[in-house]
Amino acid sequence: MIDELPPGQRPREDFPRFGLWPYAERFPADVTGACLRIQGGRLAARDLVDPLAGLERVEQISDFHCVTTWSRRRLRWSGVRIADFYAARIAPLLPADLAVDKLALRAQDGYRTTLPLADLLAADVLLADRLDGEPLSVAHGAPLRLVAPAHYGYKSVKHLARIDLLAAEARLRPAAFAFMDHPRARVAFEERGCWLPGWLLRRLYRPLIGTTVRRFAAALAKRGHEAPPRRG
Ligand SMILES: Nc1nc2c(c(=O)[nH]1)N[C@H]1C(S)=C(S)[C@@H](COP(=O)(O)O)O[C@H]1N2
Ligand SMILES: [Mo]
Repeated sequence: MIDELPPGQRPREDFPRFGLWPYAERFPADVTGACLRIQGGRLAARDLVDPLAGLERVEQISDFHCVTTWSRRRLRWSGVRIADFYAARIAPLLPADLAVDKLALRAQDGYRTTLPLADLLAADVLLADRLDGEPLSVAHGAPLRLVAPAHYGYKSVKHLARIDLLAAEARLRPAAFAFMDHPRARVAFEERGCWLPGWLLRRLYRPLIGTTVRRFAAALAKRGHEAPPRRG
């Protein structure tokens, strides 16, 4: 049926700041100038200042599905397809014999996860710097975040700071408990986590939504009161 949500998801009218509890109180140090570090696979680390500069910009309307079962429909993101970014800014740096299997996406707040390169190269995966026509807010990932609509929200890393190129056998210590970080986390297949079935994780996660939303909102409000005036 048209407009049906993926299995186990329920619509939400607002778009709350959300995440793992330890990250509620952590904020990015730099929310204005995006700088992205690329490293791994025998590549010396390099910092790309203004990483989207010169690349084709796209706008996309997509739904956002959190693993805890809330979905927010029709968000209007804009940025650059990570496929275009990878082809223009990463592929040319790579030695011919280097096999990149997945990328680790790391945030300014310490959050991190991985996705297979093949999933990241899909046409709807963006490095986004704008939401609904405005620069990303701190709540939603300033200055730069991933948007991967076919995957649960925990793959859409906010405050993106670093990308590591990983071989197939490489492992990253996940930000959450290991069972919570499925390597692909595809919404359509209800890959909510590892080892435990999707229907069980729905029931475990759903009761946590309200508390999490309140916690993240309160931490943001507190920071708003304490943050020094930003220089222009
Ligand atoms: N840096 C960072 N990225 C993150 C998280 C986080 O805590 N820190 N939480 C993830 C989770 S679980 C979700 S559902 C989405 C929430 O995005 P939002 O806060 O813009 O709604 O961000 C994801 N990316
Ligand atoms: Mo989430």
